Amino acid sequence: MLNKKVEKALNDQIKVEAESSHAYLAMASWAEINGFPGASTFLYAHSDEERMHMLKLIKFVNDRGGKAIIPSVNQPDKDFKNLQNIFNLLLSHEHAVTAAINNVVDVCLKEKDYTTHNFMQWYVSEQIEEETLAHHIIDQLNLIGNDKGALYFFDRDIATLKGGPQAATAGK
Ligand code: OFO
Repeated sequence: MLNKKVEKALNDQIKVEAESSHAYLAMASWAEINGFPGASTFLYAHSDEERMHMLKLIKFVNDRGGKAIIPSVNQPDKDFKNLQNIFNLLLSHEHAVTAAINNVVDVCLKEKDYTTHNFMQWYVSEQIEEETLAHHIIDQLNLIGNDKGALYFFDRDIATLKGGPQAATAGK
């Protein structure tokens, strides 16, 4: 039977992942109607990946004898200035997700639930990859600045970015 405090922490994390998926869906939709089909593809895939993170938690909670709570989700931001704005928001969102995951890990250790602690290590590694990728994208966008030609190529390439959500999902 899943420890109640751990179950609560996992259910909180289910909501965090649902909100991440929703936030990136709104970004993908904005990119789609503002002339960035590549970024839109990347962000739709990122949204799908966050949904997969949520599903993985739901199944884990249920498999361990707990009860996964399917959360209500707040409406995410929908107005963005540009791609720089989107990816800066994405990175700060991922920082918050990392803090939330660390909190779950902390509860596992306090409750001596080493099985869930082990399960959560996948999320810990995933966050390192996601934050690195977001930093890499922001660095590129900062270099590009307002150069429309470079932005066109950036958008073309990000759809198939190595290490991006599609690559990550393909390996799972
Ligand atoms: Fe990038 O957040 Fe899921 O874990």
